[in-house]
Amino acid sequence: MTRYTLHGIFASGPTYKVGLMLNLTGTPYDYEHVDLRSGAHKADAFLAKNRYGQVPVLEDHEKDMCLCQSSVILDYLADETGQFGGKDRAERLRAREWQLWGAGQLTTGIYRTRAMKLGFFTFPEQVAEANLNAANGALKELNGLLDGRDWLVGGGVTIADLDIYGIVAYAPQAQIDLGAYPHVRRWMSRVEALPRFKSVDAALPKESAKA
Ligand SMILES: N[C@@H](CCC(=O)N[C@@H](CS)C(=O)NCC(=O)O)C(=O)O
Repeated sequence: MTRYTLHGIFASGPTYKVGLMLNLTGTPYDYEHVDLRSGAHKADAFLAKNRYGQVPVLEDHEKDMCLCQSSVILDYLADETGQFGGKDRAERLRAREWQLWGAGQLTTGIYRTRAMKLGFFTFPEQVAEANLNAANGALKELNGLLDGRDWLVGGGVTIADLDIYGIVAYAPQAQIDLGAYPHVRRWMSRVEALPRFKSVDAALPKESAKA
């Protein structure tokens, strides 16, 4: 049996982050499509895997564990695979700081604006504007912090980069122009050049699939 099953949906940014991590670490996984439209994520069987009723879930059959929250899953996989975890505890903690930062304005701004542009949600005009401002504010901050740096933490790629990349990569679908953020774009190119990298359109299967 394959050790891991990723439960998710193709269009989900948080599911993409986990798919990206699994791909980049060369970790095989079965994929279980969760049909959000039919409410499969609120059925008892799924709630037993994730009390919050959300995707993604990573099921580790070897350890008989189900993990949720994409940032936590990346953190777990860094330990299990020995990859992208930073060189020491200080780097891991810095990576976690970035992950929590990313879960704030960057996620709200980019994912919600994207969801609106793709017609998944509608927002009152003022809320839509606030979402867009949140995205651009966070991108401006990220751009400044990447000035003179190749990676977010230390001298190499970590889960911080993969987590934040998995949010920023949806900016084009949100119709947010990254042209104003040259350091962000160069950093994205570095992530995209990693061996086994797959884009938001290619990382996840559209239906359930075996490894
Ligand atoms: N903080 C969570 C967010 C997960 C999330 O928002 N998942 C969405 C799909 S992208 C979902 O399951 N939505 C259905 C719901 O909340 O009922 C993570 O990073 O994993």
